[in-house]
Amino acid sequence: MLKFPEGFLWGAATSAYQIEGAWNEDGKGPSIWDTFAHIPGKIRDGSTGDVACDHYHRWREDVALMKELGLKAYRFSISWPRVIPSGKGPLNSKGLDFYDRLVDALLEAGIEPFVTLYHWDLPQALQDLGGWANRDVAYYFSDYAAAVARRLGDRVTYWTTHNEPWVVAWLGHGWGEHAPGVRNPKMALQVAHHLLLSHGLAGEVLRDLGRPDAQVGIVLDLSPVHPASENPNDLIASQRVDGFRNRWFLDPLFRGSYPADMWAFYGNIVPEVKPGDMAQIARRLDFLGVNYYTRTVVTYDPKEEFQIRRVQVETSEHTEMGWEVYPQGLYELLVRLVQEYEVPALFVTENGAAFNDNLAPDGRVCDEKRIQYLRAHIREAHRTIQEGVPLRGYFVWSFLDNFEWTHGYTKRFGIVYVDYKTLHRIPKESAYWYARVIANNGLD
Ligand code: IFM
Repeated sequence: MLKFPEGFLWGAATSAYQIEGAWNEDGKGPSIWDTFAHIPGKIRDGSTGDVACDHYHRWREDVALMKELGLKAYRFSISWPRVIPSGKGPLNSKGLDFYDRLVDALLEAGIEPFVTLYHWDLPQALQDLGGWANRDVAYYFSDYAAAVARRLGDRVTYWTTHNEPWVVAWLGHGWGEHAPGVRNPKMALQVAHHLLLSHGLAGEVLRDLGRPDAQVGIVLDLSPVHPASENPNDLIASQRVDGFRNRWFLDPLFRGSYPADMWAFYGNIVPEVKPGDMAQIARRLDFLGVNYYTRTVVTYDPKEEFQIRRVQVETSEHTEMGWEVYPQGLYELLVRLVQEYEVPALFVTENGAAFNDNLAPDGRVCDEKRIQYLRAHIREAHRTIQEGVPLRGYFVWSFLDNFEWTHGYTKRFGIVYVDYKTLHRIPKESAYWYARVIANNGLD
């Protein structure tokens, strides 16, 4: 039996746009994802998050199921346009009421709420003002953080400001694959800077307005980067991708500066940084949330953007997303974060896999591959703790099957199956397996 430390926070995660639905109910304003998903051709199956898992109406049932499975924590995000429909200005009390009730219900069920303020659904009204490329939005974000903290701060201990700023910057503004669909690398870097700045500003607000024991962090999607060969060009390529994916965010947060090699490499597309910004970004963090799915293997290729190409390791197993199953990458990553950045505490805030799940005639969903994936990663997480890594919790992505962004509903990540016709929830075998892990506080 691999036992975890007492009090280890076992949880599952979701995000607002991916599960809530009710996109235009009770005074909610539109977000950039509402706009984007409604543009024909943007989402592979032509779907939207209009209804999603209908969690906005079914949250009681969902919390009851979390309790049944024994979850110790639930990571969810708050929809900014549900709380402040225009992004700034008047609050929507019905929106705040929704999260208020959810937090109460979780606490009553003995489940720790783990709140993310931004999981990609910027109010459209702020996009109309330039979105994250506009520095003012960082300040509107901290006003939004204050509004949420005033309402929930007496009961919520764990806060994260942003989820995966790299995705917001690059998929949203560099390559145009995500909302708001902009293709402009210079803007992507400016957006990344404003996201980091807004994190620093909001973090301060959460500390001022939250409980004295509030724990404030940010969630990064990190990936160990490996060269495809020993060739020196591949080594340079892997350092560059590490700078692009990992260090561009870690260095400002933990060292107060952008990595010098990447700053030089980006040349005239570097962001505008005002005096005081870096100190604001590098203010104290209580923990770092890490979303880990796979490693990144790269090779030098002069024909590609930044002279880099991603390589598929054909001999490995891959998930439905085409991502290599590489559990030891989690170990490598967490150990590095402590050694190189002296991260004070860590949570795995997302880890999981999409597989082709089927609801069998007997009503069961036998997702053995997901169980194997989770087991292997949890084992690596345990190994890091043995070596002194301050890992405090682990969240499966995801609690429910949900709207997987540009893939629509075609990729199922949940430990709970959602029948999108009836919206019935059916725990998969992985959910029952995970419930046993939680009950035993460890792996058999
Ligand atoms: O579904 C996403 C989530 O919103 C952010 N992290 C990765 C998940 C799987 O792609």
